Amino acid sequence: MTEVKVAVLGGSGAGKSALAVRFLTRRFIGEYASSADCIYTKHLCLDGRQIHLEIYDLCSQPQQGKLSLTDELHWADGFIIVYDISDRASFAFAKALLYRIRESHLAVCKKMVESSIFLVGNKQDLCHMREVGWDEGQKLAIENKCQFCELSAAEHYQEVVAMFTKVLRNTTSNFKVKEKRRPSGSKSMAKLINNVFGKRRKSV
Ligand SMILES: Nc1nc2c(ncn2[C@@H]2O[C@H](COP(=O)(O)OP(=O)(O)OP(=O)(O)O)[C@@H](O)[C@H]2O)c(=O)[nH]1
Ligand SMILES: [Mg+2]
Repeated sequence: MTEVKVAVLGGSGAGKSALAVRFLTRRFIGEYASSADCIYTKHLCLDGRQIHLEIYDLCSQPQQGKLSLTDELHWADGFIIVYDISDRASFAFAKALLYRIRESHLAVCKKMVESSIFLVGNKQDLCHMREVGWDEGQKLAIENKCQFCELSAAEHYQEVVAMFTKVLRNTTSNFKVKEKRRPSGSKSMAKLINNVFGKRRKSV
């Protein structure tokens, strides 16, 4: 069983919970509790490999403007950075997050940064209210050597699945590099981090 931890980060209301819930349950419910961070867990099979996936859905409201994120950066194997294409402030926040992750990881392993981050422009169904161009998202992704897509958690289930699948593939392919740096079993590390974080857990 391969353990994969993915953190979904982004500005308040960008659609982090909507994306995670859509991927995990196929459903778009519309309103999501955002009073606390939570970690969803799911078992799935990818390319014949059993994966125990943990998705950390960060409640951004208290964190907006505060970019320390040290715990999250150490916890996660892969990142999904979400912004809302109809909200320029969320794009600025995504940019700041990318710089923060990049600066933190560059010191550790350059290759890892290049493939384990996905920049997502969400709410593509609101393109009539667009404030951030597709080319701006693409440019930011190229500058930060991460993958990029625009989609709608509300309307594009297949695109959401494809995006998460790419994140999982890239993250697991980085494990060979990362394993060398893990001090011991990842299970005991997960336990330790859970104790520190004390997050709410949800199994889907
Ligand atoms: N039109 C549209 N609305 C969306 C989409 N994704 C999310 N929303 C809406 O945007 C609002 C915020 O979505 P959330 O998933 O709660 O956003 P969040 O990033 O988790 O927000 P916080 O937890 O408060 O940080 C909700 O009203 C969603 O219904 C989308 O693709 N299209
Ligand atoms: Mg949320």
